[in-house]
Amino acid sequence: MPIKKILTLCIVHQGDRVLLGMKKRGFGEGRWNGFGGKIEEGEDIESAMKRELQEEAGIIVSDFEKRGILEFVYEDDDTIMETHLFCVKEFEGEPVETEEMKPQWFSKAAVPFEEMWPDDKHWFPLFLEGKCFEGIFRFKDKSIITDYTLKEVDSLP
Ligand code: 6OG
Repeated sequence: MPIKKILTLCIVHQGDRVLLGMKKRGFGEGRWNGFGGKIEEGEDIESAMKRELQEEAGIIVSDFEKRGILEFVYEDDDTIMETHLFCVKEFEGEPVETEEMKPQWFSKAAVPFEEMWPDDKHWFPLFLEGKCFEGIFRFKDKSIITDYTLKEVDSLP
């Protein structure tokens, strides 16, 4: 029986700019990504999203939308990572470098897909267009996509 882990992923998007972080340690080290992580016991998904953004980039969410649910499945691994994707539209504070992440603003045209998880190039355009979506990405060797599904949805649970 596969084990499901619930994670959050949060990208700040304002006008032409998006905030990504360079992951400095752990899973995904060396890649640009949104901010997020595993939900803690007893924590709801939105609280986890806000906590992770504050812990990893030092900013406080004031306006956000849920935009996607992505499942990441790895060959030879029973864990499914169910990742809830959020767009943060307004926040308080200034992004700061933390032990886990080095934040940086990118213009929409300069999102560094070659230094991101390979699934991102598929869903990021929908994200930037303000769409909601669901997808499943299967990986081998932790970073090669063997197959995937991705569809736009009207709303998310
Ligand atoms: P911690 O291990 O730091 O949480 N994550 C992924 N993000 C993208 N874009 N693609 C993937 O494809 C990912 N796998 C995991 C979810 C890991 C963080 O990395 C995200 C979390 O925000 C495989 O607690």
